[in-house]
Amino acid sequence: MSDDKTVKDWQELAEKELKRSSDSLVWQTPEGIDVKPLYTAEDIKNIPHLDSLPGFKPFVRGPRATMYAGRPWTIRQYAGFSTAEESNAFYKRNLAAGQKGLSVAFDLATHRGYDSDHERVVGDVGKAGVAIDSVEDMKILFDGIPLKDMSVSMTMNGAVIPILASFIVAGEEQGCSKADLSGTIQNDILKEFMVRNTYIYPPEPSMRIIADIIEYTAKEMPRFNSISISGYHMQEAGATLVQELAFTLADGREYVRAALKKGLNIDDFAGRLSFFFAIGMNFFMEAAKLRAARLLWSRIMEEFEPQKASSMMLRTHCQTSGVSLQEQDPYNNVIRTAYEALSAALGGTQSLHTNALDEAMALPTDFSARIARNTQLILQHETGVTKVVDPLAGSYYVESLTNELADKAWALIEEVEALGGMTKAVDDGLPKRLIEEAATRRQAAVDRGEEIIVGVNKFRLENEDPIDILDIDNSAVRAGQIRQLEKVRRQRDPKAAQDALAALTGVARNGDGNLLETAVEAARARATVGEISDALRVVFGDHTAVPEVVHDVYGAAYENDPEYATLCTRLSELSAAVGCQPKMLIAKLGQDGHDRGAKIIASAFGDIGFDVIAGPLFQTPEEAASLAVESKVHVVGMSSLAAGHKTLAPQLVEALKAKGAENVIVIVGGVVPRQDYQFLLDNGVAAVFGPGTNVLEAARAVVDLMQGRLRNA
Ligand code: MLC
Ligand code: 5AD
Repeated sequence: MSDDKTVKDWQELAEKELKRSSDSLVWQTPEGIDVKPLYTAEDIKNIPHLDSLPGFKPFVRGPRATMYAGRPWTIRQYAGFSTAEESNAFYKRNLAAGQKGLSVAFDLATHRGYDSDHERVVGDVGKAGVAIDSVEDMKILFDGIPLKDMSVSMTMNGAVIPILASFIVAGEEQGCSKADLSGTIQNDILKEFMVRNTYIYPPEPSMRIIADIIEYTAKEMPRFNSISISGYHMQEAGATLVQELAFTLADGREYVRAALKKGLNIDDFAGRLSFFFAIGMNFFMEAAKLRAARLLWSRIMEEFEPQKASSMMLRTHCQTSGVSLQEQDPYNNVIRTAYEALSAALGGTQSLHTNALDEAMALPTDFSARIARNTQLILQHETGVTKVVDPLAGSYYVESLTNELADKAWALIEEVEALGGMTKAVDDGLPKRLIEEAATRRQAAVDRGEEIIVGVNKFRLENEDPIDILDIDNSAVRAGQIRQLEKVRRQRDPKAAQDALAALTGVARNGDGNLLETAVEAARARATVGEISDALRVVFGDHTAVPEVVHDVYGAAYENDPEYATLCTRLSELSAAVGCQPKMLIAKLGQDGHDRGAKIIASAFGDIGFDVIAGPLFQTPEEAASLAVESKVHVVGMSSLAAGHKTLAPQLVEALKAKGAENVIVIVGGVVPRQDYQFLLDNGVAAVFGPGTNVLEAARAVVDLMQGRLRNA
């Protein structure tokens, strides 16, 4: 390049090429970052971290000196479904085919601390993950997998005490002492209150549980990561990358404070805190996000004056983005996931899950899991990306993004501090609100075609053949679990189990002693996951959240849009015909806490002119039907993302009928495979809205349905 040319010269040339201002090429991202078409040395002139090295603070370039050149990231596929036997067999097949670490997905009943025989979990057992009721199930889950050699991640937050306790006992009974167990427990409750919703207890006792686990693992389990501070679910819920970054690190700071309050020394536990981020489609920005995360974490940790460098080092797992994957033309998902995986590797992740191509429909099959895993194997073995540490370093664009993301996230972290830290901010509702606004804004951008999704709002196929997906016979799994539970209860020493549970309740009540340590004894005595959870519930109580809905975000995106205006007019006409505003209940049934879709629908339909009630989480069909009747709604929209629809939707229809409310229109939206549409329609559901539905079109369809009913009345 000739060195007498300046950026100004470039700009002139660019404008000649474009025949318009080069400012028109600036990309305004949802993060509020203006990405320019050109970055130069000018942009990185004053960036302080530029000359840092990997393995040294502030760790922008990676936590290890040699990174993947020394050891590639762990291929850690998250999985679990149906029974412990089936999941165990699946793990063994995957490990034989090149997977390196395990990651357990539990079903929602387990997450929420219910045994499989509980009446509230009829639609959930074995569906979104594996059903685990006791140590006996846990032993089957790891049968033939030596826990002293295999690191195991467990995604568990609500029922974290019984699950970790059962894991420890299963390890012991397999001949692996707790000191030799390696792995990670998610144990991150703050993001549950914000976005993931598999909490059980209120925030205060939940924070105590976390501090107790950090204390116990610091003392007893030196190879075990006590927490996986997760931003993943924030991005899944619609957060921008700045929000994901800021709220995750602010959560981390809050956990550190909770552990210090227990009297722990920072260097005794900080090195075993770990992180978890999502990697979406904004390729360079995602890689920059991981670099910025390491930079900011070392800054945060410096405040606590650790002596060990490892205490300031951010190590992370990543998962490619579920929400970026589509039901339409699903093989495209393989390509999306591959790009995301590359971005995670360029960002320097320690461990990675790559999603399966059937993500938007169901849990992975053997086939889709193989493609997902091979995406990583090919990256590690064929592309050469592992050979060089932090290959994006020095890139004008990526360094600049790293810096800008860090600055923006830091400003948001300061905002959280001003509210008194993350527990207070969560209580105040700020993070949830900001994330839900971002999610609604994004949905409007997709619906309006401003953000392109190939195969969905552009280049859509005219005809699609359904692909084979995994179907789980939920009632068979539940019956099997109930038999196993009965056996456990029959064979144990009832007094020993009762005494151990009473001791646990005592520790919960008195506030001294360690909850996990006490729960290990209960698990050993074969107290079940539900019983251990209840032993804490009697003291801590249940957390209940009141759903709030954001307003005027979706509607604002459609200002001056004629089609939107027409729909609003149709709605006013409908109101006049009905005699009141059309009323709709958005219902979440069973233990499915994925509420991004439900919230977006509630928000958008509200803006369009429906009178929307956002129902509480975790209702039974009976409870939702009662709420619908009491509130005199015209429509119930059941949102289902955890595969419970075939059990729960017919029950909802029946419950409405039993209350004489057969006129109420029932629609179902969410992750519903096409194969199930006819079943639902045959069972009284008026319409099904699968993934990739345009919200405006859905609203139009609901207005049509209501008008049809009026005509027939
Ligand atoms: C690593 N090591 C090296 C090295 N790189 N040694 C020498 N040279 C190098 N270059 C060492 C490490 O120090 C470590 O040893 C060991 O090798 C393993 O490396 P690691 O980097 O620690 O990897 P790993 O064990 O895989 O741990 C990664 C982690 C951990 C720290 C991020 O927390 C983890 O595995 N997290 C996974 C979380 C997860 O799967 N979550 C799923 C969520 S799904 P040593 O002795 O130091 O340990 C979900 C979805 C949902 O949440 O909502 O349901
Ligand atoms: N098996 C495999 N992947 C799962 N996910 C959730 N549950 C499972 C499971 N049982 C993945 C999906 C989802 C994300 C939260 O984790 O990709 O979007």
